Amino acid sequence: MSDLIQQVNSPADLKKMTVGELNEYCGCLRKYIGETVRNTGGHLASSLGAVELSVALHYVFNCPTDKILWDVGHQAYAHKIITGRRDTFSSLRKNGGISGFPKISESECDAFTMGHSSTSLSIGLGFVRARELLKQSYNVVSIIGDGAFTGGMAFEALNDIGASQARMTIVLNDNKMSISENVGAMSEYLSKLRLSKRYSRLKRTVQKGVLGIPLFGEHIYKALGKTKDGIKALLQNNKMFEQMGIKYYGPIDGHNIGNLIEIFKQTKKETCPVLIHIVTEKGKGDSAAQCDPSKFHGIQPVGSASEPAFSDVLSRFLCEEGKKNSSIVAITAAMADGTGLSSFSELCPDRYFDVGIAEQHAVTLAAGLAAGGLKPYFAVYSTFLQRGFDQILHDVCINNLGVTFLIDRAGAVGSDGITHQGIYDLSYLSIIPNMTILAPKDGNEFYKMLIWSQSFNAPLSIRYPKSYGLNSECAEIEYGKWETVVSHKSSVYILCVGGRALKAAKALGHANIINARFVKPLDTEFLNSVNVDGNVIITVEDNAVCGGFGQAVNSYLTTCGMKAKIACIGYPDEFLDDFSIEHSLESAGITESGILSAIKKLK
Ligand SMILES: Cc1ncc(C[n+]2csc(CCOP(=O)(O)OP(=O)(O)O)c2C)c(N)n1
Repeated sequence: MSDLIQQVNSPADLKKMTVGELNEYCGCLRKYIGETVRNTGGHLASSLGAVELSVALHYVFNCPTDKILWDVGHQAYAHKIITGRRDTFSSLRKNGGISGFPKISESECDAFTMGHSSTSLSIGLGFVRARELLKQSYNVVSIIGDGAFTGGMAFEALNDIGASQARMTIVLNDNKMSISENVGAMSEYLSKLRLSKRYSRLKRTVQKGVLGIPLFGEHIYKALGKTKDGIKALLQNNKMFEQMGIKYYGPIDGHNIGNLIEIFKQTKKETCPVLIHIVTEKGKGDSAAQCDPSKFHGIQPVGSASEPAFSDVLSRFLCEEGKKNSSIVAITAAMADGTGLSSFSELCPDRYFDVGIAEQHAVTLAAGLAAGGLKPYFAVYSTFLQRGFDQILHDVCINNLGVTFLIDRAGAVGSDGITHQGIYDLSYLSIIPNMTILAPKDGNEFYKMLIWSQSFNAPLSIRYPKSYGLNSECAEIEYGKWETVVSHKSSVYILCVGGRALKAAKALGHANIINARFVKPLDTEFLNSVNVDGNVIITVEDNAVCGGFGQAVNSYLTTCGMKAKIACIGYPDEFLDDFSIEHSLESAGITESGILSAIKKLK
């Protein structure tokens, strides 16, 4: 760790530095972040791009009195280091360590716990309204990336902010990238604004040239001034924000500390909403991250082993079947790489839709595509599909449309922590009529489910974690039927959802083990056959117990007249604040010993 990094213990230390020293400090921060994140894993490229921004914000504003709100929060590593977490930064994304996202319980300088995209403007406006009503006077700054700016919530908030003339600052951190290249009309609009740099240059050239004309120069320049706004509108085309009542500043070089400090000082005095459009480079200062910012958006720790991924199976299915079945269309909400859609996007670009970070829109778009006669597959992380609950219920399920949701990163997710856990999908999807839910045990079974899905013409969810261990044999998919994986002369029946639950149960070796591949509908024929006095049924799922598979089994057996004894294993009714998958599974009892002790309690 460099001396300069050691010298900054809090934002107050920054405020004593010269611009030159601040620049040097930024270089040290970059090095420290790069070295640490290569060991811990994390969101490297985004944080490197926001180093000068973080330093300038803390130079001008006063945390924790002023509220600095980092949208998503994955770019806030420099902020964390500046605000007292330098020495613990090496524990990033580990249990007992520093979260990869802002977290209220971690520091008073983290004004809000974040993780999902496009929320910072609404939260900011909430703070502003609270400030006004409580007659307080702090500043509110929301920092939002151009990727997060594609999310509907950002637009809803802008609409409200503009109309209410709230005194707040929005920093639009534009690096032209979401995780991959950014998409959409807003992104194109921002590139036009970036081009407006040419306007400033042109203005300077005109000024120099015209003022140089003897005698008439000043006259001509003044006359030109009258048409200046017209020229500006033509070249700069930045009217959108202004017409919404939000004062626009930019575009500004987001790596120029001096300029950033000046603009923040100036805009702090404004009494209306201000949007400062800064242009940054994702991965700045780190040649590998700068060359491939998408790959370095989020990285694994060096030396970490990778297991086969369910997303690779999806990729194979879409490419193979997509060639034969022209009704297949695939949708992503800015997560093409993570969900396995990249190859299909190259193979069938006209049947691939990246909608930006807009899960709600993605769901209803899928509904429209299905209503129009196509076979849509929406691949999405479990945690982000939470955004689309009403759209699933109202648009897909009431209309009973053949949309397939491919729900990746289901269950405990490990190092992304509390905001990204995928442990609620079984609960929020099970309550929706018309929805069928599947959970594959491995890649083999997933592929069979995908093939089967093509002729299934109703709402379907297939949920799975990132990876699976080994492939195994699997029975053909039959609607509403479970698969017996291990059969024993035993009164114990372990009903498992997905590979993680099966792995824990298989270690036991002396019980009937069932692959409950249909989470909804339940295999009631099977349940009736085992609902017998003296039998013990244990349900195991990598999901919250509340509203999950076990509760559905329990409730079914209760209505039939419960004869067997039952215990449900899954996550308790509290947020899963955990950075390790193994530890999460252990804490919920999704382990051999957890299942054993549940059996013992019932016997
Ligand atoms: C609702 C939601 N969907 C998806 C994500 C996953 N995600 C995290 S960061 C990111 C891209 C953000 O791009 P941008 O705001 O431009 O920030 P950058 O990383 O480019 O600095 C995405 C899609 C998320 N956090 N929240």
